[in-house]
Amino acid sequence: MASLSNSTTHWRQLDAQHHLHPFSDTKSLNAEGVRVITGAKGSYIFDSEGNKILDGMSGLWCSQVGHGRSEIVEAIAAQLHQLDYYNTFFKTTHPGAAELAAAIAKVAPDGMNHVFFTSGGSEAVDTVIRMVRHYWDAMGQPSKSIFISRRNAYHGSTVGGASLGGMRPMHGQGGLPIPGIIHVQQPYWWGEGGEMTPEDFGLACAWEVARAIDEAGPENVAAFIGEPIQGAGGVIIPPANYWPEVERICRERNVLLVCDEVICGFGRTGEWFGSQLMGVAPDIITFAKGITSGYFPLGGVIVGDRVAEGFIEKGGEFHHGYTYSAHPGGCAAALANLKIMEDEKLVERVKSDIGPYLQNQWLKLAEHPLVGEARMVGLIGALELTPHKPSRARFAAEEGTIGLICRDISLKNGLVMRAVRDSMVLAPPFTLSRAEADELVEIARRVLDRTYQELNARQLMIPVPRIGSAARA
Ligand code: PXG
Repeated sequence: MASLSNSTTHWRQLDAQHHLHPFSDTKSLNAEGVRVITGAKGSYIFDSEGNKILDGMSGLWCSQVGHGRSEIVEAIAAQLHQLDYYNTFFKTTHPGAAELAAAIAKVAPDGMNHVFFTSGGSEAVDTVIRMVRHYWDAMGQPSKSIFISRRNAYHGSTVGGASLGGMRPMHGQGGLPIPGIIHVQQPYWWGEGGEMTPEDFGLACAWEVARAIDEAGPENVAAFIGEPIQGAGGVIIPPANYWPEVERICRERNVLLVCDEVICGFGRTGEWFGSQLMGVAPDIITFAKGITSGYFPLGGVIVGDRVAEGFIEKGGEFHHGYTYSAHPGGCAAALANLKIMEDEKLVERVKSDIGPYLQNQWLKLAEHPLVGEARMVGLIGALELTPHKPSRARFAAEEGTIGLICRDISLKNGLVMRAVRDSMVLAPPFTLSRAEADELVEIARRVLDRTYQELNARQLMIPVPRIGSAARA
């Protein structure tokens, strides 16, 4: 970007002087200059330099119905004209809150009929920590307070969410994690499965959950929490036997099962909830993002009947809530968003139309010399980049270097893909057309070619064996 428009320069200056960005190194960001996004329509975003970019990440895993849907915008405006804000704390509700709770219960898995609202996913996860501990307390088992989570899980950025998550860089800042959390092996076969078959590895990972519960004592363990498919961790789709075995282990030990569906929920996997695809019935589900397609911040917790009954009958007052719990604007956005999803049968479309159509082409990218594995279910996928396919080797360069090179090339070529370590992840809107899917894969292939050329030119195609898979190198 040699010559920038005056307005881009202006916004960059203001941004550099005053705006601290999430998950960013402000110093290097300011030196490089941010991209200014000024508009979005359908599957595309537009920047201040006039570039049109295919939004392969649905904003940030949230734009199920695509950008610029006036039905949602108008529903929010109408709601705010009618009732801009009122709380749901002191014996009050509003029509949108009641109607949305019912609408969510309708699409939620069987036996899940109550909803607690938050402003986003992190608050939903924090709500789970307090709600589950309070539930066990109310049930006369106050010692049940430990949470089992996984390494490389992402459960948000609040103190509770970041602690439950298993991101090492996050734990390295701000004195985390809080006590009472045990992190176990993630079911990431490609990166950590070594010589095992995916099936053996799936079981081994599930049995780590059992071991952790048994070591802590089931009488001290409140819940297991996991994303059906890890999103921010790199679209990790566990072996098919993993989740059913985790569920069996939890049931046997009277440990609650919590599925964090902030990314998987509301159709991303081709089912309304990712836990349904994995064949498990959680006690509690967290959601955010896709519930409003990102048009308004809203999240929450769906509570299964067993927990709801104990919580309601024996819990008394729950000393917990947010000013924006069930914000009228968010409820209106969610109701309009759900209506579009139902009218246009978008979850079905992900399952049996555009999902399989894109998967078919995406999986073929595994033939590219740089791609070790291409995976996708519904409309959530990843490409594992590797310098040596047979051994699933990592790159000798510092982890993440290659991913960022590929991501930058992707943006220059008009496609948003997000880099996680040295893999590329993708989660396009459910309204993606077949022509846009063709375009997406065509760009992705070009991006891989250019990345491959650049890595060769810079002598970065140097393999290093992964721990646990050395024998295959
Ligand atoms: N749980 C899961 C599974 C998530 O993916 C959260 C909780 C937190 O939600 P809020 O609304 O508080 O952000 C998330 C959010 C990324 C990325 O880079 C992913 C998320 C958020 C920010 C960045 O992939 N997921």
